[in-house]
Amino acid sequence: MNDTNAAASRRRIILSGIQPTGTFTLGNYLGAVKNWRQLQEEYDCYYFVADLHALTVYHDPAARRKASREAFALLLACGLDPTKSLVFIQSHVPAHAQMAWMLSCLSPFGDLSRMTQFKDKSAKHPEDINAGLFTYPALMAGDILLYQADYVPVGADQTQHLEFTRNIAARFNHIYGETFRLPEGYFPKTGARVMSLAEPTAKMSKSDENAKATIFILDDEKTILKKFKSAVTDSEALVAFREGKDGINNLMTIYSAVTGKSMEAIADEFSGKGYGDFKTAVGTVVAEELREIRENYARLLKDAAYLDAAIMDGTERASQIAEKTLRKTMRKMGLV
Ligand code: AQP
Repeated sequence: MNDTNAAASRRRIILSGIQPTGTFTLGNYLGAVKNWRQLQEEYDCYYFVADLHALTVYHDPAARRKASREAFALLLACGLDPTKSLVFIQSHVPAHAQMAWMLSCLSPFGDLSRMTQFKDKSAKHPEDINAGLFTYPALMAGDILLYQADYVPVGADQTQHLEFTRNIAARFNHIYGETFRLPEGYFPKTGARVMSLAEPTAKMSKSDENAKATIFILDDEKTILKKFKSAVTDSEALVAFREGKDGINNLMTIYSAVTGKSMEAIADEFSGKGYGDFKTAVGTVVAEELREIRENYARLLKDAAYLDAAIMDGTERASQIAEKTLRKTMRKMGLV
């Protein structure tokens, strides 16, 4: 096979991460991890627990240690198969932190200052605007470039960071010679942006302090039904996807993401019925979708030896790939 054919037939690489800032939400699942599971069949997938990224905000070390291991187990419970995908914990591969330093030396101060996430998080935590928060995009660029990823599944909130990564990679290639593949955004055909149940104009988040706002993927059926019952809607009593109906739009989005039904089909199904019936239906399908994850997770946590071995295996395989790119990068930059 010549080089062109080999490049054309190569399985494309997908890379993505999730922060161990708490139990995953229904948003993390429907917006990201469920798609990651499907992508395993078609791509070489690298998925990691982004524990270095999660250090930029205040946290309790003991809780974080536990959460990182649990996040790894949750990824497997959601159907990521370590024999198909490379699943690992970011800090176990020192090349990420090393690469971040090298790339931060190519990161323009002005570009970093313009990052929306930096501005948002600084405004939210004015008492803790640390350098890690500022150079976060360089760490993220390293995550992606170390594995020569072709595609990175990104939400709207991350497109700026991906653009930054492409710029840094292009700058590096220009100055030091062709080294990095320029990654592209991957926009899945299915996938949903899930909003808070209590405040449907804000996204559902792991760290939301309002217990009623968020469905966690380990919530039991009773809790899920209760949370959906108290979801904020409107007084129109009409299941229709329309501007101004944020609460109902969110519930329809969730119902559609789980059942695969279109918005029109959902509107028909609940025509003439009250919001109570609709909320119960949404809660029921979500609880059913998450049941297997809950069972898988309980099983995994009981098997500490399997989990430790899977974590170790992920570390070894990821390190091999990352080290190779890191060494090349160091050599090109003139380190001996
Ligand atoms: N509400 C959401 N709807 C759809 N997708 C979502 N994601 C997060 N929330 C939603 C996607 O989940 C992936 C992993 O996210 P992350 O853990 O790296 O960070 P995040 O986006 O900051 O998630 P959270 O839950 O809001 O965490 P905290 O509260 O710690 O900030 C990403 O692909 C993200 O788009």
